[in-house]
Amino acid sequence: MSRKKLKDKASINLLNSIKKEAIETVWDRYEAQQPQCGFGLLGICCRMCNMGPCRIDPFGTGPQKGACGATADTIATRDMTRQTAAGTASHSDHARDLGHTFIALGNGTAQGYSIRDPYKLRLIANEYGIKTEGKKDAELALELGEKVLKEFGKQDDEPLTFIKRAPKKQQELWKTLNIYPRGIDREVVETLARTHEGMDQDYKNLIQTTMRVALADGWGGSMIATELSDILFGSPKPIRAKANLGVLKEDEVNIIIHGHEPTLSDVIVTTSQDKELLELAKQKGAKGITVAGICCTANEILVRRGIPVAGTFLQQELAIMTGAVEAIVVDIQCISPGIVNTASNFHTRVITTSAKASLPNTELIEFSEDKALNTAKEIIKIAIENYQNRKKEHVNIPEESMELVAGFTAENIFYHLGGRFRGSYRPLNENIANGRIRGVAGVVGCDNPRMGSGSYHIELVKELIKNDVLVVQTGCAALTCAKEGLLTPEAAIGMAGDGLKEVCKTVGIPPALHLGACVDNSRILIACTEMVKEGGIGNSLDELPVAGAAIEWMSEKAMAIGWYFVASGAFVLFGTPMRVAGSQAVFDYITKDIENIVGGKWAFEEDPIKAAHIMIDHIDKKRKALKLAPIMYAKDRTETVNVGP
Ligand code: BF8
Repeated sequence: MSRKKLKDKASINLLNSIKKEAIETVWDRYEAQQPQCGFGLLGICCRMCNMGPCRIDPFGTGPQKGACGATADTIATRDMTRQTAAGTASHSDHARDLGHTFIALGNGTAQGYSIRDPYKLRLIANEYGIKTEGKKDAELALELGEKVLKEFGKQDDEPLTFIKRAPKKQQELWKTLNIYPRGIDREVVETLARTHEGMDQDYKNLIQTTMRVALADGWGGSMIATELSDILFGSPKPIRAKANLGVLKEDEVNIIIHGHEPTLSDVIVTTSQDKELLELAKQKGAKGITVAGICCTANEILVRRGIPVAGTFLQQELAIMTGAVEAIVVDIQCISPGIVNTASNFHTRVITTSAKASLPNTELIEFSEDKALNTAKEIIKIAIENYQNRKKEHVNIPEESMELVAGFTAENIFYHLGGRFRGSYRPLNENIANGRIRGVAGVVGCDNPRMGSGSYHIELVKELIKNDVLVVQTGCAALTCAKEGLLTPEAAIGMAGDGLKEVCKTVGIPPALHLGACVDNSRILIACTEMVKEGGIGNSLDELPVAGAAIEWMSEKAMAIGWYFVASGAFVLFGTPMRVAGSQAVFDYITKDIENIVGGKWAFEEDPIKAAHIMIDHIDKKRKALKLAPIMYAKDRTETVNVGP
């Protein structure tokens, strides 16, 4: 059933051809789980202490309290708060690793790295209060790495460095509401402590904690990860590339790099062009070496180096099923344990590289900065040697791959929207104010078999751009839309509304802009802040005509992202609710009341067309409050959904 919503041709064809061999996939395992636990879905099952597990009767006839006395309000919120902390921890741990890489680079112990954006190194060093004059890159990298690591363990109440980037109103509000994030680790630890059995039972107080720990991600961990990656691997610039399983090559050694951290994947990309290794590949009968990415690793090396994308989260098993992958190299996050079973049916070697994300029955080649080049060489050699084990009769690479343009950032949108002589956010703000562009929507996050297996992102984005909403994207949502051709300038001509089309044609940009990996949602925060600074379309983040969606969200990281946007004043839509629907009070609080507190709020809608119009109605509500001009090329919208005054 869940496969029916999958619209990606490459994936469908591959799945159909493989069916007879009965290799299970994520869709099969998802179906086997049906019906899923109703208590779990509503968030009213508590496993926090050993008097339980306890559950609340959603029909009101059975128990309304756990053994300790916890109500549905407490139980549902406490889980959501903890999940948000896990999301923050994941992005922030990634950022911490980059801090260590900076220190290794500064100490001269990192192998295969250099500072690719020295200009940004100096900018960020200045922001951290480091004197840059007369200092070499390595020296600055060391100082910056040390300063950044202090952000994690900070014990005083001084704000995180990048928090000071936020508009004044948000900063003041966060102080007043006591959700100003302090040390990143401190927020995660305190969240775990506050949600222990017998601690915070007040759902409103728990939601305050949720927002504080999420803000430590958006304006802390994720933003640090983005900035350090730009410095180390180069700030992205618009770049053409290709996406989908068709990027794999029948006559080359194919290596999939999958996960999130660019530290190893970047070195693998460079090393794959090593003459000696290319020669070895030829000796083994291959014409070359193809490296392709999956998930956010794909995004990291796509936006900076134009490396092809093999697929999204849901395509990790499918990539192996092409029978043409010599090695799948994984680091952290979004690694499906299912790939081990899939690989056991083929010659593919599964290589883990982080002790933090170990998979049973796979080989670990642990990565560290001081031997990055050697590790990359070792891994590529394994893949080359494995080429001879590929079975011709297993090879089934789908034809589909699509052109895309990626590599937009909060900084280079200045250039693209303003052109060479008008490099500022003025043209964007002006076009929003005059109604040519209705507003901006972030469409981000995972693809999920419980939802549209990616198809909901596509329908949502098509409906938004048709209604003159400029879309910005990250994560698997960006990759999904890339496969559909939505990330090309040509998409604007065929699919965008007349106003958005005019802007895209003039500037030569796609109607959906790829801003990078999931940590790069921080770029959207910065872009929104720049829109506020430029003026004319709102004096704070909550006044802007913008909205965000992760309609097929799946991971705890998505919850952290959603919450830091809501706490920053944005309207955020998820397809299915976070597991709080078992408490009407909590549900109402996060979808209604909270807007009066932080300016942002949640909405939940699974139908992508309805979801688009809920977002559009929110954008229109903000336009009305700002008294902006009517939409220049307005058309009747049949799908309007009332989202308030
Ligand atoms: O961090 S979008 S499936 S890959 S969690 Fe994972 Fe979701 Fe993809 Fe990137 Ni983000």
